Amino acid sequence: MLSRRLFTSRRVFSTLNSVRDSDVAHFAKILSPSSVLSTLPPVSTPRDELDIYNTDWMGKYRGKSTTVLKPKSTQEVSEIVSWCHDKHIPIVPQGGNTGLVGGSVPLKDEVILSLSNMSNVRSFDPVSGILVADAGCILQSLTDYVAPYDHIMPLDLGAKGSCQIGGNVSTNAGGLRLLRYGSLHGSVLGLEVVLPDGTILDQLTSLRKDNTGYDLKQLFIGAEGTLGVITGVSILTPPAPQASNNVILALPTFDNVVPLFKTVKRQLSEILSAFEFIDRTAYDLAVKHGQGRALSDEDVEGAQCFVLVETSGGRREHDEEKLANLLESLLEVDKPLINTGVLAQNPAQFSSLWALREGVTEAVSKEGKAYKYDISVPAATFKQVVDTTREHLRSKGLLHEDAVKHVLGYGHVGDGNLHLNIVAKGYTPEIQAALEPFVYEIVARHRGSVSAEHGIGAMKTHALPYSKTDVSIALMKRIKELFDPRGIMNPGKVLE
Ligand code: FAD
Ligand code: 2HG
Ligand code: ZN
Repeated sequence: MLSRRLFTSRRVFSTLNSVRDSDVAHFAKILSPSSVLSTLPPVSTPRDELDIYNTDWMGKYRGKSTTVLKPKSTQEVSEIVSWCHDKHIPIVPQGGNTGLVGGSVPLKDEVILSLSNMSNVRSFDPVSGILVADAGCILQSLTDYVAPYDHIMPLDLGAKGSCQIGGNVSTNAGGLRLLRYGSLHGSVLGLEVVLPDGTILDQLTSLRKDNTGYDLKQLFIGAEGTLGVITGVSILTPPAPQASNNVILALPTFDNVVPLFKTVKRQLSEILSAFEFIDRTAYDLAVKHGQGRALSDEDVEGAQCFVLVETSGGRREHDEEKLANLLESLLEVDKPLINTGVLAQNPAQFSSLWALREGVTEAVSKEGKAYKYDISVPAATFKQVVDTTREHLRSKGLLHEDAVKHVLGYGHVGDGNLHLNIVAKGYTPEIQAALEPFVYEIVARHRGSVSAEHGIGAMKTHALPYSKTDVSIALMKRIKELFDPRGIMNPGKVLE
């Protein structure tokens, strides 16, 4: 597999060129001095200043780019891309660099095109809730921008303080609100994109309805920078809920998760906004690394896993009553599905309960190096997948402090999306070989997806056939060829 990957990478890069001094001189002419970081003359940025751009969030992928460009306008993006197109220079678009599949850093020495200097809100209509923003706007800053107008962003995720809306759209990020507000394929209304030859495609409409032929913007949602650079996003923001509550439920056994989901959906109906799952290992790691406040010993005793339920509705008393009734009905039966439930009593507790769930990724990164599998499989099989993987690693003699320390599962039950994380002391070929294709074969048996929400990036190009047919992959390759015949946009990502 390794040699096949090396061959693929050589083939993908065989017609592409490295950046030369003359290219940097050109970029220095068309961009302001602070927009060009390069170790090459006439610029002389110290190499270590480029490290953060060359290294992904997990510390798993490292590129060797000599040049990072930080344009301030769509026109500047267009001029950079047009030059790179003419010179056959590959480009990696980069947002907040929080991606978890190695898509946002170079495989070799591609130019990094960072959107971080494009961070203005272009317009917001408080009546329709339509927000038009530069692609480099940080998700949290957009949430803060629309808050005074009583609106929220339709997506939320643990990386909100760093990830950018352009990166979110490019990965078609799912996150914690998908259950309520659906995917970005629904809430993104329009995009402005610089195509691989530098042409600006203006599809930045703010129309709710527009059936004028092929919906081209959909192709860029989840394209991970392989079809063009997104420079502007028009997105529908929902009204802020008037009341939000959350409760964390401790379950004696995983078997209760799916029956619990059915009950919660039926009883909370329109006010249910999240149903998130963490297993006991994930909970313990979150607590160990200071993500949220630990529940009391009594509350966690005998708990095999936890579910965080959030409600968002129009009237506080009504929602609180529904939630209290739910808890009562869950506990006052012969065989309760839960051991206990801890209800947030104030905004600080609300955030703390969320931190236990949102903070797992951060906690895992503090514990060791993570092998991440972001898979769609039936919710009823989540535990079985985690247990089977753990047993498999044990049988290979890899489950010990010097190799794999923990195998854990958490994720979005409502979306059938399990995050299977294997936390190891380091990334090694033995662990990799034990996990793949083992995990992907499980996914394929369930006709699931090898990437539910994080994308393919560099990490899963070889795994695409486990979820997509040959016909689909061939069509994807033809689309790539049509948009980017020179193959300069994020080479080696998504497609081999
Ligand atoms: P980057 O990481 O910079 O880039 C991601 C990909 O998009 C790359 O392929 C890059 O080339 C491309 N790209 C970026 N910007 C552009 C652009 N303007 N035009 C074209 N291509 C572009 N993901 C989820 O789906 N749900 C979650 O709940 C979730 N939680 C997370 C929690 C944490 C703590 C972390 C670290 C990550 C999480 N992620 C989650 C993963 C990640 O996909 C998101 O963080 C986010 O969508 C990536 O945005 P970014 O701006 O950081 O993009
Ligand atoms: C989440 O749901 C994110 O917390 C990250 O998608 C998952 O780190 C992961 O595996
Ligand atoms: Zn997730």
